[in-house]
Amino acid sequence: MDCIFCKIVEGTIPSKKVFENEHVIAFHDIQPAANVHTLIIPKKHIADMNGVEEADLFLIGEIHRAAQQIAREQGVSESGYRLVNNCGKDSGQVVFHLHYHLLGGEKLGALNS
Ligand code: IU
Repeated sequence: MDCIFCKIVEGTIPSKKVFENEHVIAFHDIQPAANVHTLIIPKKHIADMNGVEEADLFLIGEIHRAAQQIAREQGVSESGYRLVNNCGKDSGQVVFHLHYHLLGGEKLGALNS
């Protein structure tokens, strides 16, 4: 499968990894939209939020747990941060491997921007 994030999971494409466990990895976004911009993804290939099945639901918990730790380590836990999932064309999703943006380190703009 030609999925860039699967290649990042496999390590065939390098990334600046900030977190990894059995199910999840997180790495710096290559085009940061905020001072802190980390992508958190399941290792399993799931195209988008619509593709999350019953058996995958624990992965959403794993991602949120990772987000708490990453936010602490990136120093934004107290100041605040945003966890964003884009799903589908109108949302602006461009990489079709489920991912959550962790954004922070500055005052963030309007939710719809
Ligand atoms: P989106 O939610 O699919 O729009 O976000 C995809 C993000 O993946 C976007 O912020 C890109 O900058 C980021 N990204 C990356 O970090 N590394 C890559 O190799 C590619 C995209 I392709």
